[in-house]
Amino acid sequence: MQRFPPVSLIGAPTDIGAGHRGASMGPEALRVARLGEALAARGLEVVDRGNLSGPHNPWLPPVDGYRHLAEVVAWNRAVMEAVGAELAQGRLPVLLGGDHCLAVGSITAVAAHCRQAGRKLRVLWLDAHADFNTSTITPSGNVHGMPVACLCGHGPRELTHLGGTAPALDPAQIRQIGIRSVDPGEKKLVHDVGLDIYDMRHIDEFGMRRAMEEALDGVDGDTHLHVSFDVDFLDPSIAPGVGTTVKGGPTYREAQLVMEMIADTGRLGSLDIVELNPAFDHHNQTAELAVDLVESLFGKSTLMRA
Ligand code: B3U
Ligand code: MN
Ligand code: MN
Repeated sequence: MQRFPPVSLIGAPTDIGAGHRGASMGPEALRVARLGEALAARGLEVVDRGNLSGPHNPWLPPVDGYRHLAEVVAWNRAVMEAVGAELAQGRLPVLLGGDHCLAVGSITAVAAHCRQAGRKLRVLWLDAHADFNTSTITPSGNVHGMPVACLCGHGPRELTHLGGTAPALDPAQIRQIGIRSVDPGEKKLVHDVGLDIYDMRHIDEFGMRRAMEEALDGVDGDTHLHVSFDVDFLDPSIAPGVGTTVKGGPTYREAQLVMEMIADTGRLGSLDIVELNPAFDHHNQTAELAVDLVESLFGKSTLMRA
């Protein structure tokens, strides 16, 4: 079993990139669901760094294809610095979002760290959505639908160059799992860049085990695994507490298998937990489910396995 570095929880209480208000309450809901305590009970050293701060959500319509771009950039800069500081200390950052636009800052920091350390990076993007829109093809202007495109160099310069150099990621470093909602222009773009997507059709046909074996293929002792866990990845019947539910997602068992197979690699190096929206949740059940799954991601399984 992986001996994990010490873990740092970083709250980013904002819904600046989302189409619904409420993901700003995500960090507190995860704390109420005892995320830190659950990881500490697994023997991990856990420090909660508290919440980052940033601009409030002015709730304005999009300008030139982006909603709240200046505020999105400010939050992402804060996230990038906080995540980078934890990695530099040899710690494992867990970003508590917040909406998924924050993955630009988080993964820009992870990519810079890996580049400096000469380590390979594999990003596992667990999501109902491909998050590969740009200002010209977005149906909404919401930046939480754009982070993967930005990380691959397609987006506003302030986000593509957040870490100085661009692109932060090569599409070949990314595997997307659970995808079932892709907009028409986005569909063409992910095809053009050759993004490796294990959509629900693939999972239906071949099963989650095979999808994960393929998504993790090539991960070795020199690889840093970053997991970007958009809670809307999960089927809405078990995870109603998100802004944009899409039916037909992974079941509880399939989601557990995803987490356990990632844990088995022993390479988890950083994590985002995003898009949890307590305003849509029932008695914090989605936050509790996220904590349950994250425990599995950190190696909690039913039995000892050889
Ligand atoms: N693809 C749509 C909807 C969406 C993306 N990510 C979420 N929703 N959570 C868009 O607006 O870009
Ligand atoms: Mn997402
Ligand atoms: Mn999503």
